[in-house]
Amino acid sequence: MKKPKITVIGGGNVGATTAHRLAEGQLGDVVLIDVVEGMPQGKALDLLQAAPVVHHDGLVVGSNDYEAAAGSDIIVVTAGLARKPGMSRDDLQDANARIVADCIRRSIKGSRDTIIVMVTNPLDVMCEVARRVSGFPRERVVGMAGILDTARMRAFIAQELGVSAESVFALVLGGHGDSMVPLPRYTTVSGVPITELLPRERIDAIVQRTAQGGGEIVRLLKTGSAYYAPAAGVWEMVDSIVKDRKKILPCSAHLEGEFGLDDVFVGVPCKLGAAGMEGIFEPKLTADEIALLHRSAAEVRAQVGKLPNELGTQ
Ligand code: TXD
Repeated sequence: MKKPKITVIGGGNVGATTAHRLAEGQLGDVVLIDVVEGMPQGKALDLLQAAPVVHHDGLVVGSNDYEAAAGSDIIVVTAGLARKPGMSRDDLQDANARIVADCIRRSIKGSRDTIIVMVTNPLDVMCEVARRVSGFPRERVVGMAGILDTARMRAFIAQELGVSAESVFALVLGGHGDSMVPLPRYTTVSGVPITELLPRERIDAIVQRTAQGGGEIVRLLKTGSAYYAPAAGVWEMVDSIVKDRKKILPCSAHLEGEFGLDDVFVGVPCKLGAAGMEGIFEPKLTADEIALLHRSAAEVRAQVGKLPNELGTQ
């Protein structure tokens, strides 16, 4: 059987760490693409030379040329500018929309059936850019953010309760970051809702820290933003697609009527399998939760409305 081919566009912190995880996780052959001359080639060579020691046998190729990406089963887009301290996600939108549009146009030429996993911020808006530029059905354009937000929340809850993070399940909907919609009712420790395990004010504090989780790391790092946990999030999505695991993961998906929302990307529980985003799970929400989700979607929609003209129409 043919080994999956996974292209990661953008060989910066998130892209290179993702390539690292994908290669060592034996998920397939990995192609790393960046505009910086020599950088993706150098990082790919370095990753390849780890193979004999850490026992993986996939190819890792670096290139500045999209020909290397031809025939990709999955294309992960991390290219763009990273958030600097004091800079909001939205400041990045214009520049990153142009970068993402260019990367998608070039990369899908040789990979018409590929599944696009978006990572570049502002995430939900960049998913819409990828959908418009590619013309792909919604199954094949999906964004990584919810896994990161829930992973952060799970890690904080685990720390607070002194239990393994693996026993903590969390559900977060909505836009990435500040406008996320956490659902403590559906957040459990081995099936027990955290609302029964933690006082309200502790849950609120954890939720707030999660929503600002990216900013906390940006302030500490001073240059650049988080990349280990984001790369882990991409790995989990690619793993579920490549192995057709059909995991239910919080991802940014194009809604077509779900939760009373239409034609907008927002974070929802998605089934990821060989066909990509194979379906959306719709947990029962309270009126308040629905209102928060709609507000989050309205923010994404407003941002989509600010896209440069050439990307403004389908
Ligand atoms: O949850 C999430 N979705 C996110 C998203 C979590 C973490 C980071 N998130 C966003 O991913 C972040 O706000 C950025 O928009 C991207 C990439 O973050 P990263 O930390 O990897 O940024 P770097 O290290 O600056 O890397 C970006 C790379 C860099 O090497 C550039 O040379 C390259 O992108 N780049 C390009 N590659 C190919 N083609 C073009 N046009 C291009 N422009 C820049």
